Amino acid sequence: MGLSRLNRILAVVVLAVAIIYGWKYLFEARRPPCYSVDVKYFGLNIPKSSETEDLSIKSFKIPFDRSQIDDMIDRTSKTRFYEPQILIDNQYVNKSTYGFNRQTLETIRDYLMNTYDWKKTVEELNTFDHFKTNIAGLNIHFVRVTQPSRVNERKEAILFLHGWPSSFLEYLDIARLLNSSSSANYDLIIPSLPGYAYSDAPLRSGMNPTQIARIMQNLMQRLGHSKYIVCGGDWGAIIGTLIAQLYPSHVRGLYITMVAASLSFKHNIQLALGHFISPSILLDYDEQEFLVKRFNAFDYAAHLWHEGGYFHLQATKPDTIGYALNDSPIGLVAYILEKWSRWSNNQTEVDQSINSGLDRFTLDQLLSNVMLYWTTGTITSSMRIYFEFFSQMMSGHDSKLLDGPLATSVPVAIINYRNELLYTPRTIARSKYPNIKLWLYHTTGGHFAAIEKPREYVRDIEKFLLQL
Ligand SMILES: *[C@@H]1O[C@H](CO)[C@@H](O)[C@H](O)[C@H]1NC(C)=O
Ligand SMILES: *[C@@H]1O[C@H](CO)[C@@H](O)[C@H](O)[C@H]1NC(C)=O
Ligand SMILES: CC(=O)N[C@H]1CO[C@H](CO)[C@@H](O)[C@@H]1O
Repeated sequence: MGLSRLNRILAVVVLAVAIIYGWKYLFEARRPPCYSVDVKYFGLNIPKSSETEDLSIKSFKIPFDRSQIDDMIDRTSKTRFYEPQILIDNQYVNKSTYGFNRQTLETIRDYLMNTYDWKKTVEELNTFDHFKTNIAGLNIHFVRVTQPSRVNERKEAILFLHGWPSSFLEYLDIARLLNSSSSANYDLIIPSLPGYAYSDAPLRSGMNPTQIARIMQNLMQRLGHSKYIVCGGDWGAIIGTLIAQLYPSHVRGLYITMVAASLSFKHNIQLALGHFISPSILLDYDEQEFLVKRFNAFDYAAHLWHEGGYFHLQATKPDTIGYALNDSPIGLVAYILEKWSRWSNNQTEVDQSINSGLDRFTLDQLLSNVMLYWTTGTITSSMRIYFEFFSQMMSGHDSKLLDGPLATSVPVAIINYRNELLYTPRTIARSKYPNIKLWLYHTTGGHFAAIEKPREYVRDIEKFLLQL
């Protein structure tokens, strides 16, 4: 074959590729992405099509049950701690090298048995207005914080979505602050995810983030909000993103504190080049300053390996660990608070000083969140979201949705706290979130920033609202 013939063939191939990509660029990329979700039912008795749906919204009070607390204290007093503790260089180093630190746990156990007051917490939580409404066969619990309506007034509705191992409690401080700000005109909706706290656990499989997104959109419509803002971290950020993808015309803005965009082939190349050649390939200048440690893709991978064991466990065998956690209050405290610790400190050392991140919170805040899991017996159902998400990803059924971008019409705020578990460079985040209106870095704060930094959190939300 002569060279010129080869050249001609090459030219044809290049031209064909250029045409295909040009076509894709001109037409497909410009077309707003259109996603869909299957309608699924998660209750016991699948309703007949003739039955009318129960759309009622019932008010709800958090119950207090003395016998449940007696039982919890009894179990706690019988905690069987492991032996022996490990000596390092002939000393008990009291770090969290092997997992949640024993001395810390003993202190917290003491507090839980002798000082902590769940009854008082329930009374405080009941100063908020709680409701339940049935969607997809499940009673969904939510807190609503708002002001009395004036005539012809449009309220800014904000949906706050928590993640694991957290609860609606995470957003109560924020809600109070927003509600009391002088210009307050909000309708703040703070649900419990299905299978968390007072929302029913699904009785059927398949309650993945996409299905939760559908349920939350349904809830907001039922409350009379055809346009709203979605705000969330952790699973809340993932579910919020899905809401914005599935229902872009209903979402006035998406506000998230964690980005979990899947990496494309191109992004992996960028990461590798960024690692081996120069950070500037991947990161804007301000990001380089912000995230020197995260920029190193390999250190970051090691970090996720050290911190990510729970993910694999919960994505594959949530029920097995669930037996233990639902049976032992102190086991549950250790399992949940390890995450609150690790995801709130700066994570620079693998071998941390004693559960350092916990000092960002009060013991009451930490234990009240655990008690919402303990008293409702929902740790197992809460962990199944990992299983369902993993199955969803593996099935490939929703890959277009999970890998695809938001419509450019949805304005997005991405707030990066210093100690967040995951970090995605802006260059990569932009391909998922094409319309980033607000991108901030904070030199402090972690995964549970709404509790840790409520004032900053509220200030950023207000900043975002001004841009809409
Ligand atoms: C929100 O503000 C209104 C009006 O000031 C007040 O009645 C209501 O109790 C507040 N809600 C909360 C949870 O603070
Ligand atoms: C992380 O925490 C350690 C111990 O508190 C501190 O010495 C170090 O400066 C912190 N690093 C960053 C990057 O914040
Ligand atoms: C420095 C410190 O707190 N050391 C403690 C570590 O744990 C052992 C075993 O419980 C204690 O004896 C030490 O006092």
